[in-house]
Amino acid sequence: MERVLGYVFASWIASLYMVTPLSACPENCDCPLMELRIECDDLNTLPSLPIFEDDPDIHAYIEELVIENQNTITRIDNLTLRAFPRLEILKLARNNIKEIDHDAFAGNKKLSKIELDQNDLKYVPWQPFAYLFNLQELTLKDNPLKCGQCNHRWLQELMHEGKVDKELMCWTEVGDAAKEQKVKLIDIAFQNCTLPTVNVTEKTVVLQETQQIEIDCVASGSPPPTVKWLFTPYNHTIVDIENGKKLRVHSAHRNDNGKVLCEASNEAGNDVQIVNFTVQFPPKINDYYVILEEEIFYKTLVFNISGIPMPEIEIYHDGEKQRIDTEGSFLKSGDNTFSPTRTSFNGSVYFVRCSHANNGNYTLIIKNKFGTDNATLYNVTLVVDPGPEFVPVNSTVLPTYKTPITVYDPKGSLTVPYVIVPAILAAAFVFALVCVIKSRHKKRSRHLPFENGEVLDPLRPHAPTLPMVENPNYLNGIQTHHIDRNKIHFMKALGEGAFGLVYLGTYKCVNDPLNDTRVAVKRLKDAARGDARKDFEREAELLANLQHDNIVTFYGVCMEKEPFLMVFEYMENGDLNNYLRCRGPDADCLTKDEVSLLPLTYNELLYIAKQIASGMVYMASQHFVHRDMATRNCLVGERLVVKIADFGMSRDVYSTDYYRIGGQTMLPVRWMPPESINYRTNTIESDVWSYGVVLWEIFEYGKQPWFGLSNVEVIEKILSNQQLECPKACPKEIFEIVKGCWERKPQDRLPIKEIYERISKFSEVMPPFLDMSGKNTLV
Ligand code: 0F4
Repeated sequence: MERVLGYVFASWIASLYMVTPLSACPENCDCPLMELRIECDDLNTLPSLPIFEDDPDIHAYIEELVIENQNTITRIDNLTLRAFPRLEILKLARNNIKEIDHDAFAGNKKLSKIELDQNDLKYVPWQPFAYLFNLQELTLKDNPLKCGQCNHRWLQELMHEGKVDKELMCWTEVGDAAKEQKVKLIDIAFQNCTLPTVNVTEKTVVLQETQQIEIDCVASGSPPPTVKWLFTPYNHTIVDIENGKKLRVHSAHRNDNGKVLCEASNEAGNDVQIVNFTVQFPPKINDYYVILEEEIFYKTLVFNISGIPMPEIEIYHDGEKQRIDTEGSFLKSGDNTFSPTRTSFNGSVYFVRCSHANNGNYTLIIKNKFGTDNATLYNVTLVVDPGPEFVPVNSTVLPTYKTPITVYDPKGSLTVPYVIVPAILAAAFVFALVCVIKSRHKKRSRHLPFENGEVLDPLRPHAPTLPMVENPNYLNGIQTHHIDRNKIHFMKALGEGAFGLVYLGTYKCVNDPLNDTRVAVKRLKDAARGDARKDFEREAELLANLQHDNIVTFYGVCMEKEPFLMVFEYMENGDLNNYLRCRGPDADCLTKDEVSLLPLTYNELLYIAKQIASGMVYMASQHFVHRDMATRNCLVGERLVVKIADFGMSRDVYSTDYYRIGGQTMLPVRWMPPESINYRTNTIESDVWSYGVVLWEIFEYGKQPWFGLSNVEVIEKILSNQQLECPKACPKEIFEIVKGCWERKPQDRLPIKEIYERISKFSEVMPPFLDMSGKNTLV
């Protein structure tokens, strides 16, 4: 009986932990999406190729596709795999494939491993594989492969390169099928069959516009190969010469920059030679403008320029040359390395510090050895009058800045490095002091519950350290935990994708599956992209250092291979904004059991506010400026525990909370104080302003501040000292605090510690009977 009860109890617990698999996964397939894989291998269950009907974008991320045991798969044509451009591994064993089209993998240039074992292939053409430059392994075991006259010669070549198994067998063709023999393909001596080789007379061509050039492409091989020029220049002719072809460029053009290919092919295979074409030309300004929407705070000049070699850029303000560096104005260009394939690029100039004196005419001059170009923007208004009481940020007094160094910057804009000698010395002293105190102070470690009931720290023992990063904010010797990815089982995207690539998973407890811990796993999208890996490491380092009951709990990273992962605590109620919206007096959200949710009580709202203030007191004590405090960046766990996080700005559901300027910059203007809007400064005091807006959000049950107004209208309101009204549900004592957060001068705002103390005191005296819902206990 005890055992039966135990079993029932265990199943009940297990059912609590069970999460439905990702709904979009095609029927009869498995989709471990965290590994970017789709697997369909149940015998003859696939009527067609797997398609994510609910979310077709998923195809674009898949790196491994396994389709096996399907007798309906008979051919790979150019449509079959087009939806999977990132495919690296393709396993198509034990199907019924008889044919592979020449352009079957035209859209899958990243393929590195292809398995075609146990199909019905008699001939495998070389063409589909010819331009797969990453291909490392091709398996064709147990196909009725014919040895062929010459057409499988290319496979021998791949055998020599170690990409195809030398044991691969083929059937000799002797006319009489009964007498066919199975032999090793590597042993076949093909007659009159040699692979083509091709040579070009010039591999690197540098010329100027309108110049002419001739390049010969000469090939050999047996049977004699066909020679073809591919991706030819704009204005050319091709002339046949003996064994090859001449490419004659009559008048080079800037659009010809890039690669030109000569290909020789015959039955045995192909060979290519690449010619790099660089066509030089004088600089040209294609576009130069101020972002129109930004009448209120013009700060970004945007341009698109072209020219080879890459032009030098100069900016003149009313005829005076400007220094473009991180101190005064700050030039941020996109990708400004000129490859022959890129002849133009977008750049922008951000004015980090400016006053009315900076308004005026802005001339952009670009130069290279072939000439110059210039363009002027007249009467550019960078700054509107901020009002007489405002302390200009370019003054040397910055009492509000605790750490005058460039701080962690996930948003890509600059936290101003006010480089003044006394401030640096003071900061260096504070920083050194913090480091000393930190190294003496033993960190509280974060624990995952572990097998055999022990609370072990599984992540520390052999944890290799992450490489140290240069940013001094992280030079404190804290190690980032490393987690065994094999112990994480992926379940589904969290918040229906509202957090981007963040998934729900379980962390395995080997001896006690019921104790598997739920975790949230963030996946790095593309570690090879730009600074993605570095940013990932910095964030992990930072998160490992920020440890507090009201800051998102970070367990560690998996970085021994891609995809890189960050593992966080699971917080069952998701983000605070969504939580509040579903629990306002007019909300119509239902629980999983279709029961209406009760509105949050005053005490609950206060408890939320208090926890966020507590997390902010801690962040301020660490001199950490958050820069995007808002309810969308907080998580809610069991028993209304609230933790601050920072999910970045790319979440679609909250895209309207940000004002996009200048292409990449996104500003949460509704949460920003005037000085941050005007000067892009971020300080503990600007976080306090944002906290005032967070209090407003809490007592408005998640409404968007200034809802109904455009971003430009909101900026106008903020810069002209207008404030949000007191929410109906907000006690006047709390709104007094809100107003204390919204003092125009940063130095007049309430310190976060005082805010926390005042809310704590108020929570103690708040009589429970004031609760509108009559429910005073925490859920
Ligand atoms: F200080 C700080 F904590 F605010 C801070 C500072 C600087 C960087 C960061 N970074 C950060 O928070 N990164 C980040 C990125 C992506 C995910 C997470 N964590 C996260 C996200 C969503 C969930 C989660 N646990 C859950 O349970 C989540 C969602 C959910 C939906 C429905 C139920 N649960 C952890 C952190 C922070």
